[in-house]
This record gives sequence, structure tokens and C-alpha cells, in this order.
Amino acid sequence: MTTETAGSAAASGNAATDRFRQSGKKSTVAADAERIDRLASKLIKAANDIVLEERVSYEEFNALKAWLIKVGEDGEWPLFLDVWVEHSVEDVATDHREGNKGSIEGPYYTPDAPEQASPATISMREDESGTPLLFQGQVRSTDGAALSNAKVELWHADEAGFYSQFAPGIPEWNLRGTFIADDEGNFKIQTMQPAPYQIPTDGACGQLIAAAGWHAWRPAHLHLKVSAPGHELLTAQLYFPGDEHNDDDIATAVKPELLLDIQPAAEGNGVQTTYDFMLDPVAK
Ligand code: MBD
Ligand code: FE
Repeated sequence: MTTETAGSAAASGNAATDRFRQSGKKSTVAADAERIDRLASKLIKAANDIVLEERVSYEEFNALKAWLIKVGEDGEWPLFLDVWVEHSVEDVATDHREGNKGSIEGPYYTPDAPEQASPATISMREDESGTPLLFQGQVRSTDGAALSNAKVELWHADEAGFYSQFAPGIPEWNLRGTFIADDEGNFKIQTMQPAPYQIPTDGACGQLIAAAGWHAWRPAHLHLKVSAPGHELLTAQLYFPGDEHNDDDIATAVKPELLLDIQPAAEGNGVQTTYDFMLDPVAK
């Protein structure tokens, strides 16, 4: 147990770092020296302002250096940036939208999850534990038109708060899938309710959280990418009412519009929820 826990931050961090490298997300932007100068100068100025305002000591400066080195060693740059910065990038990228509010992607998306036509059951272990969750809804355009064959990608943690491909011992596509909605944009997916997620406590990010007296929790959430031809891709997360971390998500990624309405399942055990998505047409 100790060894497993000790290995987990670096293992999931490095998996997230590898995933980023393979994702095709580029490490360069179109070279525009003016823009780079502006952004880098602002970042450097912000750091210097903190040093001067807070009279940062050599001891603190060296602790920062050591910590930044460890963030890289633990592979936790994707985790650090997605937890503490991505929410602002997401706000900027989507504030023109009239359709659904989205939320951050986070570090644990993997593309090309096996495709199934709706209705479907997400890939899970035979003895997957948790509360069965029926997740259904309709994908429409902002003008109200149903989007036939919309695509709903869903990924989330298991009942212990772990993601497949980023924690050991979980089948590759567990609780991950791509679902094709019907002609009316309707989807119906049987899955298992995820648990709240704790940022790994034994890596650099966890060290910062403990040293600062913060908590390491994200509320339980479903991750989604919803798409249809001619429409902007929606990356979102959905949350469960009553979760104690909906109001103090470490990743600042909860929005009121993203709270689900959870009802007892109409058939069988567990719960069900209906959530409709509205996608913005791509601007012409
Ligand atoms: C997660 O599961 C997550 O969604 C984010 C944003 C950051 C860390 C872990
Ligand atoms: Fe997540």
C-alpha cells in the first residue's frame, strides 16, 4: 500500500505528461515576438512584484527552485496548470458562446475511446463498484434544432476516484467511451457514479497543497466532449448536487449551470439524470 501510494503521483503525473506530448497539442505558437514579449514580460514582472512586495528571502527563493524542479520530475506540469490556470483559459476561449457553458479538460482525457451507438453501457469491470448512473439527454444547436448523430465522449473516475490509464491496475478504457447519439441527438449512457477526486498528495502539487494548508479535492464530476458537424466542440464537466466540494473545487471548474439533477433510477438500482447540451454553430 505504502509503495503503491508513493508511486502514484509520479506515475499519474508522468502518464499525463506523456499523454500531453502525444496529444498533438503544439509546444510552439505562431512566432510573434511582440506577443511573446508581452506575455513573458508580464509573467516575469508579476514574479518580481511578489518578491519585492513580500520581501521574499533567499531561503524561500531556493525552496521555490527546488519545488519547480520537483514539479517536472513528478510529471506534474499538466496537473499544476490544469488545476490552477486552465479555468481562466477556458473562460477566455468560450465567453462568446450562447450555448452550453463548458469547463476545463483537465489532465486525464484520452482521445479515441471505443465508439458505441446510444443507448449503451460504458466500458466497465464486471464487478465495478458504485451507484449505477443513467446519464441521458439531447444535443441541440443554439437555434433548438436537434443534432443528429452528435458525438458524446465521456470519461470519469471510478468509485475510488481513480482514472483508467493514469492509475495502475485499471483496464485501459474503463469508464471511458465515445457515444453516438440517435437521429434526434438523444443519448442514453449507463455508467457508474464517480467519487470525488483528490489531487495526488505525494507529489509536488500535493506538497504545495499541504504546505499552504489547502485541501486537495475536486467534487465528483463527469468529463465530456460533445460535438456535431458545423458546431463548436464543447468540453465540459458535470457535477452532483450536494457534493461538499462544489463550492471550493481546487480547480475552480464548477459553474452553477453544470450541476446535474439526480433522480432515483426509473428502472433497476441507482440514479438517473437528464442533461441537454446546446452547441454553438461555428461562426461563418
Ligand atoms: C482531475 O480529475 C481533473 O478533472 C482536473 C481538472 C485536475 C486534476 C484531476
Ligand atoms: Fe477529472
